[in-house]
Amino acid sequence: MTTFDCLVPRPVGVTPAPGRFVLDAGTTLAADAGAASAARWLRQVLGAATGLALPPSTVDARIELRVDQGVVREAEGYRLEITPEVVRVTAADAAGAFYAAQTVRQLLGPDAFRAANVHSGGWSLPCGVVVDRPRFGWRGCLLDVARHFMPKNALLRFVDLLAAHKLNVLHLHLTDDQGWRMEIKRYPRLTEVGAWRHGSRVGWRRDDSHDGRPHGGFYTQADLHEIVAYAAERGVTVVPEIDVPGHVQAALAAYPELGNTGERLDVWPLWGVSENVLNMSDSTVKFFQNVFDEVVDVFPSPVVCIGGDEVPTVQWQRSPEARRRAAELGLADVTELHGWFLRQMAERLADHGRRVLGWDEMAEGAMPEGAIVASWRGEEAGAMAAAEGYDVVMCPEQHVYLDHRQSEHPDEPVPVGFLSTLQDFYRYDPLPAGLDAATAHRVLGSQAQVWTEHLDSPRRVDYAAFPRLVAFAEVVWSPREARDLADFERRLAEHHLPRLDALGVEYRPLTGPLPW
Ligand code: TNX
Repeated sequence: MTTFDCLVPRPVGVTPAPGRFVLDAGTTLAADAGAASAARWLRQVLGAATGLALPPSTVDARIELRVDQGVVREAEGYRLEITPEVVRVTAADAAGAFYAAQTVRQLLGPDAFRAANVHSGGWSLPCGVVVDRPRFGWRGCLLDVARHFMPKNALLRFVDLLAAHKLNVLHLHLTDDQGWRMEIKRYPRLTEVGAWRHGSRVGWRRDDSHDGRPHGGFYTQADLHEIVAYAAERGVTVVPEIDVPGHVQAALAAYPELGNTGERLDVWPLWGVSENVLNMSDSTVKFFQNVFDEVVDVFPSPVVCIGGDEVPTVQWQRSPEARRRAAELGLADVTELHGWFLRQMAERLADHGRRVLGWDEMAEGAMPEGAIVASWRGEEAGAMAAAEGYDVVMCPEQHVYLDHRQSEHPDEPVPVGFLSTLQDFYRYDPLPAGLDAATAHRVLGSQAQVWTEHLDSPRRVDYAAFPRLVAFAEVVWSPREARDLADFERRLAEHHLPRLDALGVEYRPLTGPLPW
């Protein structure tokens, strides 16, 4: 029999009471307009897992969900009251109602996470009151679908997994040197050419620099509309990233006129950062403004990521056109073209009412107005930008990179980066010590990163992301003072891993043989 002690992430407050609420064929479910998507979702998942239809009812519903900001004020917050007679959810907004529904599913036990009913013991919830709200508004996860394409169904499933952990941003890294994954109607070669990487002629070889395998795939705009709508129903905003002006070799393979050398390039078959960057001509600016016009048509997210990371400047240094261009724009030297180009993109996105997110290299130049900094090379750039009045998402590679190795065990997949254990993830805090309160509110939250150079399938993504993403979810959701590693490890082992098992998530086991 479950108790409130099973919840992950841990809620803000719980007051248990005696008794249980029993679900049976007579249990009805009703919601007001604000909570309609939460009710749809609950009926769908519990319908499958329990076989109970939970029909709607206009009078005397036994489970009722509603949005009332007079009762619950904090964004995404909810109050869940369970008595032997009723389950009553009051939420601040649709997301809050959805998170209450997620909490209800956890309270029903691991079999409530299955796709069909295998449970013979009946279904019940513990009585009491849960009061809950997130610590941060940006609770994100980046998935790199550029290095390795993940099929649409894998993305829909990933959205479900984020939502199950009360995470609310899916940052989709759609383009890089190694692949372009979003259909752009005006420039079809971006996917006709840019979505496909050739294998190495010397055969398949797996090492740190490349895997030698042919690889490809892309999402049509219809696919992306579907993913966005599916995510929105689950409280998840999809933040698209088109990475410029570096990490663009796949685009250059498709449209060589965007480059600096005139050379015919392949979609890059190696990992790491290509020296091939965009030229800074008016036509290149126009090209990418047109690309971002299509991006905003597909993604309603108020924030669009323009990349801006790791931009080698050697080609600009060598190019007379680039030097002339910098002079003509009144820039001190070609390195300032990087910031200039990002500002051109940001201005176009501002015309569409969107803010830009950029990796912290963006903060080395004059920043676009209203830009948000993704602080990845540590937290200093983020702390500095926050002090200057910019909003920040903390993504430090030392703490929240899910491609990084989980142990020193020789059976771990290609070990990248720093050692980042489950416990390291749990101990991370997005607010660096010493940040004053006036600056702290600029930290919108944090985001974990799944870079996929060495994760070539959804199975590998599961292994890298779980259970560390579970720890991360508690870091960004639960109050700082409620965090307790030993208690988290207990809830994880006793209650949460069985849920992931029921969902078919191939997480890294805590003990025992590793699957690779
Ligand atoms: C750095 S984080 C990158 C990615 C790589 C990652 C590998 C960032 C903005 N750039 O392009 O995939 O390291 O860990």
